[in-house]
Amino acid sequence: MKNRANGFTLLELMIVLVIIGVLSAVFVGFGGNIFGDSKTKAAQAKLRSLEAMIREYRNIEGEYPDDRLMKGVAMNAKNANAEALFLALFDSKYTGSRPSQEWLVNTDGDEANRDLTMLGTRALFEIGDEWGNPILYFESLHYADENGCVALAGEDDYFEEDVVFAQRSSVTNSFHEPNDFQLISAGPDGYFNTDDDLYSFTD
Ligand SMILES: [Ca+2]
Ligand SMILES: [Ca+2]
Repeated sequence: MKNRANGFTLLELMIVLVIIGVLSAVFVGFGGNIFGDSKTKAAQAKLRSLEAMIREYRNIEGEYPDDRLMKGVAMNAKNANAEALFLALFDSKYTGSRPSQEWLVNTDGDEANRDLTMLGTRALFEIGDEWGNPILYFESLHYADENGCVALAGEDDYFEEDVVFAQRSSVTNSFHEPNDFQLISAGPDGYFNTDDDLYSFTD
C-alpha cells in the first residue's frame, strides 16, 4: 500500500513537472517576444525623437549638426559621428531640445582634450540606443566618405568594431535622405551591418 502510494505520487510529480516545463517554455518564448518587440518599438520611438531634435537644431542653427569631430579633440577615432552629434546637442550655447542624459553611453570610453559641453565632464559620449550602443549619425554632406564610421558596439559590454557607411536604397542605389541625415542603430543583436539594424528612414 505504501509502495503503491509512493509510485502514484512519483507519476503525478512527473506529470506536473512536464506540465510546468511546457508552460514555462511557452511563457518564456511568448514573454521574450513581447519584451523584444516592445524594446524595438521603444528604440524606433527614440530614433524618431532624436530625428525631431536634429531638425529643430537645423531650424535654430541654420544647418544640421556636423557629423565630424574637430581635429585633435578626441583620443580615438571610434564612434566619431555619434560623438559629433552629442557635442552639437550638448553644446552649452545650444538653446534647443537635448536628449535625456540617461540616453548617453560611451562604448569606446573616449574623452575630449578640453571641456566642450554643458555637462562638466570631458567624456565624449554617444547618444545610445535601447541596448546601450551608439546611434550613428550621418550628415548628407559626407555620405560618400569612403572611410565610413568605425563604431564600437556589442552585447553585454562585449564590444566589437564595425565600419558603418551611410545607407543606400536597395532599389535605386542612391543614398536615403539625400539632403538630410541618417540615424542608424545596431538593433537588438548589438552589431551593425546586420538585418535587425534600425534606421531613421524606411528602406
Ligand atoms: Ca565615445
Ligand atoms: Ca544589428
